[in-house]
Amino acid sequence: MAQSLESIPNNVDLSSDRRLQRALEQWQPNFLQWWKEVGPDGFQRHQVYLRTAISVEANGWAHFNFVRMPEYRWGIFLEPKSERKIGFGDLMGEPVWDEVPGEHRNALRRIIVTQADTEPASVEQQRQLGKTCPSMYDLRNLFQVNVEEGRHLWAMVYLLHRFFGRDGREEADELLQRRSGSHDKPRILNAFNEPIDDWLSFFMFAMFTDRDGKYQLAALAQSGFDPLARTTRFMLTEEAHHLFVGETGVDRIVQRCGELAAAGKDARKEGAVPFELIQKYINLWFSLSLDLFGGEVSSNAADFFAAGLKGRFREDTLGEHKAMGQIYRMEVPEGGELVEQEVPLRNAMNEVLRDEYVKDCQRALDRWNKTLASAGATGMRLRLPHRRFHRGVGPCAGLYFDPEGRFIPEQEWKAREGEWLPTAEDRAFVKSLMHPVIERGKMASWIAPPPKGINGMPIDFEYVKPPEA
Ligand code: BYC
Repeated sequence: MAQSLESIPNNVDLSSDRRLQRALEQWQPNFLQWWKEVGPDGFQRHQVYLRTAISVEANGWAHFNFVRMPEYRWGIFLEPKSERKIGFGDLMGEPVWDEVPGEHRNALRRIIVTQADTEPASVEQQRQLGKTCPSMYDLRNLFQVNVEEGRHLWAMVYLLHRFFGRDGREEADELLQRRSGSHDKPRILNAFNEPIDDWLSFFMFAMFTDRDGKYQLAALAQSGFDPLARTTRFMLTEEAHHLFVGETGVDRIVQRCGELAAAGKDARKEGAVPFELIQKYINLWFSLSLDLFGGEVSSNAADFFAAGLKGRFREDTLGEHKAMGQIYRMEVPEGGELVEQEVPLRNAMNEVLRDEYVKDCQRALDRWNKTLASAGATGMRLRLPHRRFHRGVGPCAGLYFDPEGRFIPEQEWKAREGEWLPTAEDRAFVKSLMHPVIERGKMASWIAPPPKGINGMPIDFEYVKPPEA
């Protein structure tokens, strides 16, 4: 059932802008068609216990009730307007813009389209997962993430329609035409074309790839283009749940693996994920997600910063905001060895953001290692690979490094790749574990139960109800 435009919760006074309303009215059926074609496969008539944002107030952004996914109320919400000034770059201290400045139109459109493209891409990547959910609790979390990625697409499409005229409308249409993994019309960023057909990959994606989203959104939340800053600020509140799903999902897999090891049992025989496979999937998804920050040295990033389009993580808490006359030292490969290079700080902004991301990932790894220790799995320790390992973007792309970041020859990479990254057999084994567990409160053999349910509900709550006969 299609929703009418009046039912789109929003705080942007949609009804007062006829042109915008018409544009969104045309886009909406195409969005629903896209959702039907490449959104979650199955479960569309089920009643799912979902959180819907109905306003930006403390009591409005997390409204829980049972909803059929196609009837989810995808809303448009911007944080309330405040007297912000541009907080960094060459225009620091000037008032933020309510409209797109002509000279930044192309750059802003490109940033918004790149951000927007990831949202439907992730829904497409995850579309088959419902059929092999490890529990009803996890099934509900998957669908929560999916509908909110849909809302984040709406958030970006609103900006395109409202501020970018005909170009914006065309870009909004193309967002529904590209497809994750497609040969002809792939999604823009590489990690969003990788298949996610098992739940270990899903939790890794929600942990590592969604976390890139957190840092990119945080950088855009500083933008001088105020509607972008205000909408990304609100998206960040929802993003926290996606990161929770990923980090705790991996943690529960780690816990099960650690408990079995402590009991002297073989994870494979017990239908759980062996330790070395968890490590390989970390190596894969961490390295793929590092690429999403762009090249280590980037004139695009310098231009975005100078122009006040994209700041640093928590720019407002930093001591200075111009990043002029400062250097960032990094080791880069040159002629077969690593040399230290001094890069003007503005050109290193992608790397500066990546630094924050790596710290955050390390925090999660420390937590998983604590889980292993508390389970009694002494001697098991998960590690983040070096940031040079398995890179497809930046100066390390096309070169070979081991997980410690040491240069290795191509033959060694070829001989040892299977020790570090999932092989076809590893993927087949993980897939063989994926059987649907849908009875209330039950968990698959490879994952520990969560410590508590959603929104104060018990773990065995009926989070997903079959369609009424
Ligand atoms: N794949 O100057 P460079 C999320 C291209 S995730 C393919 O180093 P720049 C979410 C680049 O386009 C967050 N191509 O990069 C997560 C450029 O091409 P041209 C998404 C890539 O521009 C889970 C060339 O390489 N948000 O929200 O400084 C579920 C040189 O680029 C890649 C954003 O990304 C790549 N990985 O930075 C749901 C924020 N990386 O110009 C949602 C918006 C680079 O030579 N995007 N290239 O043709 C940006 O701010 C920037 O575009 C990037 C790249 C940070 C992505």
